[in-house]
Amino acid sequence: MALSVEQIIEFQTNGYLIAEDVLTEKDLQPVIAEIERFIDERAQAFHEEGRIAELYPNEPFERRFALLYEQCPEINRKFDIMHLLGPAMFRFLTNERLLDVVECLLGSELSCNPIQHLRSKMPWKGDGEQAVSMNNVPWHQDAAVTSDDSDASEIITFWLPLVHATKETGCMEIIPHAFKGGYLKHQAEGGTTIVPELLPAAKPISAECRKGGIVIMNKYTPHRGTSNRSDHVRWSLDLRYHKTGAASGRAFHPSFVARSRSNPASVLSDYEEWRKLWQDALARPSQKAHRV
Ligand SMILES: O=C(O)CCC(=O)C(=O)O
Repeated sequence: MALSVEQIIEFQTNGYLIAEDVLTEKDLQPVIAEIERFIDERAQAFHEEGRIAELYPNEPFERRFALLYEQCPEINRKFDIMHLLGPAMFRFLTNERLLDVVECLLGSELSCNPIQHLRSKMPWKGDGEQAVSMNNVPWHQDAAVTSDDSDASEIITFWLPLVHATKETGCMEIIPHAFKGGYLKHQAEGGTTIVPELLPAAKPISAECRKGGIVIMNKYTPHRGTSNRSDHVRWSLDLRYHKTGAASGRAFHPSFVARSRSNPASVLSDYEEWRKLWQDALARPSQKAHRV
């Protein structure tokens, strides 16, 4: 079994689990190589447009995007799964080792939820905390970024670092047990965040996680990002899965069957179809995605 009974109980008790050593270099490398290719393509385009002077082609994955971003922060715009739409990323969404873990918590009829992100948290040398952004999120529950028609759906978050996530690089902080209180009111001010007076008083834990591990969270688990004080990019993926047939919480974006023991033929294995589903969805007028 991908998770032990003790790990499953830990997840059910605390509302989160840090499962180390789930994914291998072989699982992650195609995704990283693809991101590197997208970085290079963007760097070349920005260079030709005169928006960056240096390409830094020999810098490693952990560093290059930060050096490009310093020259032009725009390079990071829409650098996310649904905009890049790479084949290696699509294949990774049905990675066997990952889905074996998902299956331990959600059963054998699994859909990939469209709320999924690639995050590049840039180094921060300033005073105080790094500003709230898509890459440094304030205290929230993931339920707040779903529509309320999905209240009955179990949607579980699988957060995977593509470099080691430590206190220095800006791992998440998580408030244990608090998921048992259900949905907390959020406000839009300060970036979709729990109304400050409602934030549970329990001491947060730092969810440090090595590359290859997964931080798994209940949709009511309060969590936030912390500043990246290192000199490299804290790359991560946050993916979500739900039981096939349950509301995804983002009906206007595409879910797809990722694993089905009862009907294996229903699994989406056609990369072009996935790409088209996203392209069509993003071509439609955008709709409100957060509850506040
Ligand atoms: O990557 C982060 O720092 C935060 C991600 C997050 O809040 C999420 O996946 O819901």
